[in-house]
Amino acid sequence: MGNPSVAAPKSADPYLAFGSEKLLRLHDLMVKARVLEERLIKMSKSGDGFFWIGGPGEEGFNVPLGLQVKKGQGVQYDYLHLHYRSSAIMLALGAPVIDDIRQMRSVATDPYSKGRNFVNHPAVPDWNIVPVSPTIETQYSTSIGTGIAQAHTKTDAITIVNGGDGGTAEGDFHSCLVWANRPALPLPILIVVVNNGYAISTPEPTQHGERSIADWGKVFGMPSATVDGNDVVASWDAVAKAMAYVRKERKPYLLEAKCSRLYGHSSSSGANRIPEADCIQLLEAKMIERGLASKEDFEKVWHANQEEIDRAHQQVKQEPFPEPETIWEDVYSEGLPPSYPTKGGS
Ligand SMILES: Cc1ncc(C[n+]2csc(CCOP(=O)(O)OP(=O)(O)O)c2C)c(N)n1
Repeated sequence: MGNPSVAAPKSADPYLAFGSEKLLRLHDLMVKARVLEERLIKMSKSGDGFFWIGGPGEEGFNVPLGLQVKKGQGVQYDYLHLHYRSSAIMLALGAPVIDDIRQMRSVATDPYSKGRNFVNHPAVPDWNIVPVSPTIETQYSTSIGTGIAQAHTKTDAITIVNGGDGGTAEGDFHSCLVWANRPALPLPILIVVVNNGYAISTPEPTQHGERSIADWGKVFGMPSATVDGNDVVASWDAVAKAMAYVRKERKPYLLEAKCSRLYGHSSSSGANRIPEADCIQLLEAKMIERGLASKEDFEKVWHANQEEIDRAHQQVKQEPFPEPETIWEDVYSEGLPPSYPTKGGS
């Protein structure tokens, strides 16, 4: 037992070391993501959208990840191969809440898919957000491509891929591990798996013989870690460490984040609140305990985000649905861009 009269040094407490300003920024984004997802769920239940799937419960891991991305277009910036629970990453990158609401309502103003894809399936060329696919785990295969491009470029930019635990049983995940670890050309990929313990209704322990998903790193001698994704400061540090390694060494890193799935799988399973650990409640309790913020401070944050999302929702309700004659637009290429090389190569 330590001597209780001797105060622990400030830096020994990771939350105090992090500081209230940075924590409040994380908290605001986490609340924004939660309020947005809860609005999307309500929309799906009230006929103001067709289907919901999203990431409530993952904010504590996804916000720190999004804030540490080197954002931009092209090979000198990070590429993101995300999945359908990545809304908090998008908001941390600066995506406006209204665009997710537009995709939920399938309106023509949805900038990601012009109202044609499921909600939480963004695609943003300006930020290297590769189109999210509803087929699970295929993003691990596409990440190999941008990983190869960045392995051939002098840059500190990296490829980041994330997906679920269930999907790691599929070949795409293993293709990514094999390609990323080829001695001839290691790839600068941060391979993230968010482990929420389920694939729809199938519990992880009934399907995975490996003791932990992060253990796949051992097979390749690749650094790997498991982090409590409900702990926002631990997540920040784990992402910072993993990114620093990939940026510098130009080799892959496997990071598993254990997160809650607070509203079940999707609207198909009811999207009702589930009594699992809530990363926002945990953060608020830790900050209050340490005198870093008050209950009233948090109430203001929740209120301001509710108002922002209300306004955005009201606006989207005024926006048009796609015209039927646009159905074939963007299905096939309209031709090659002028920059495409037509001579040389194969
Ligand atoms: C290739 C493919 N197979 C099956 C499905 C149906 N499906 C949708 S989500 C899902 C479960 C995914 O579980 P996990 O990878 O753990 O991610 P989570 O949804 O828990 O985040 C399945 C099987 C699909 N979309 N794509």
